[in-house]
Amino acid sequence: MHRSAEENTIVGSTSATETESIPAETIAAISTPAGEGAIALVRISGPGAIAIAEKVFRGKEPPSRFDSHVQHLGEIVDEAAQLIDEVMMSIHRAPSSYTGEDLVEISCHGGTLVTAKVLEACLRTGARSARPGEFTERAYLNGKMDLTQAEAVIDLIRARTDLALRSATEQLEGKLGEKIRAIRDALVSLLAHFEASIDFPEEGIEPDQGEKLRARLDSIRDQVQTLLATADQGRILREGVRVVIYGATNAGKSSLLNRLLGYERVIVSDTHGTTRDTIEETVNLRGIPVRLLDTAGLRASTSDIEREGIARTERSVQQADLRLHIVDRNAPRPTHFQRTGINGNEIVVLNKSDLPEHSDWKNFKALRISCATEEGLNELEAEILGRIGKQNLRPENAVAINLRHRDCLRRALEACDRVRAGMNQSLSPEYLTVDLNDALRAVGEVVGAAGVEQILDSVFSQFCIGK
Ligand SMILES: Nc1nc2c(ncn2[C@@H]2O[C@H](COP(=O)(O)OP(=O)(O)OP(=O)(O)O)[C@@H](O)[C@H]2O)c(=O)[nH]1
Ligand SMILES: [Mg+2]
Repeated sequence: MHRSAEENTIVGSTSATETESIPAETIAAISTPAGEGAIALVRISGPGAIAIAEKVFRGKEPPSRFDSHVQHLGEIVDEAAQLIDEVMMSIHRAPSSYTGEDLVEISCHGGTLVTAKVLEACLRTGARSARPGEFTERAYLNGKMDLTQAEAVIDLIRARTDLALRSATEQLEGKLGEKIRAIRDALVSLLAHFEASIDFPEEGIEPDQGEKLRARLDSIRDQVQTLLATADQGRILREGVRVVIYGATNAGKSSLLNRLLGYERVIVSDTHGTTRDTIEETVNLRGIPVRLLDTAGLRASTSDIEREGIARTERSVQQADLRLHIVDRNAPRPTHFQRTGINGNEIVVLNKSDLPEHSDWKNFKALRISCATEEGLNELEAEILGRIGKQNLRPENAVAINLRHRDCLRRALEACDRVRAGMNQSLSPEYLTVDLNDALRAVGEVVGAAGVEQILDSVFSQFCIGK
């Protein structure tokens, strides 16, 4: 619809000159994962997408005459008009497509080779290979979504629990974008106020008006802070919480991992030093993805391999958000047993509660569980969730998944603080507008408004190709 008749007539042949007549920047990629499947999807997007479809497709009707969003049965052919695959093709005309451009979707059979050949046919006729995330990048650049929504697409693909999925869906719907835009609007109106007082200095800012402006600024800071407070929760939902299971050999660490996972993932035996390496598995604890790490048991060892395993345990313990220190209550207290406190990021767990308690643990306050009978496991899960919920995590380890949002909002908050300090010192509005503009820019970066090319690369490079 947006192209000339000339472009539409280049059907059925693929000489170099004609390939050049395909408008630049038409991209193609396989959008489904590599490997065998019933169906695979090849997508083409850009101003030349329909012209390319015309060249590679053979069916009852040429693709240029397809109604938008309707599937048509046909064949993909190579340059010698040889059949590659029988496919379904649909045309999604600009601007009503995922990318906002003309978009062609080819559903072919999901074999590795056949899919590669369909893509090759598209590339040969003038498309270029899409970069990771380039389809979504175009959707953003064409105003189909803001940057937070584009990022939510990755979160949605990666979500491992219902809760994480719901959070991604809400962001995809634009909930975060809405909040950011409300903050921007408030900043813009505050800025307008200060700028007016620069333009009309004789009006000045009345003392009571100054109070009102301060209150408005404080309300903006509150909104930014409220969003910042959700960053930790967001990180947990997207990346999961790292919970390390550690303790002396034979305490039942691997048994606990298997119990929480629900299947026999790791070897359990009564030989001390069975686990030699750190093993990570993700469990879904009531909607929260928990990355559980089983580790090599701690003991004095002369074996190089075991010592390396113990060094790994120590590193995992240091990097953990939460530590489960597992102890065999049937055995004496290990020589190096140290209780680092039940209130910190450590939960001490006395395992094997089905066996008699060794006198060393008499009156010892700790959670008691049995991996053999499952006694106490519900309480342990509740305790883990409680600790996570209380955000009793190591703050220096709280790397937000979406570091980018947090970074922008922190800069915005700092700029607001400078404005606040400036107002307290009755600085002239010229100075205040500089910091207000900084805040506005930082908040705008979250949704991708104004001058953010440099951040686009880092956002979209995390995507898979074809998305
Ligand atoms: N009776 C009883 N035995 C248990 C319980 N939990 C684990 N065991 C047994 O204790 C032994 C050690 O269990 P593991 O899970 O391999 O212990 P671990 O802490 O991983 O040991 P290492 O890998 O050597 O550090 C095995 O024989 C388990 O069957 C329990 O709650 N009750
Ligand atoms: Mg083990």
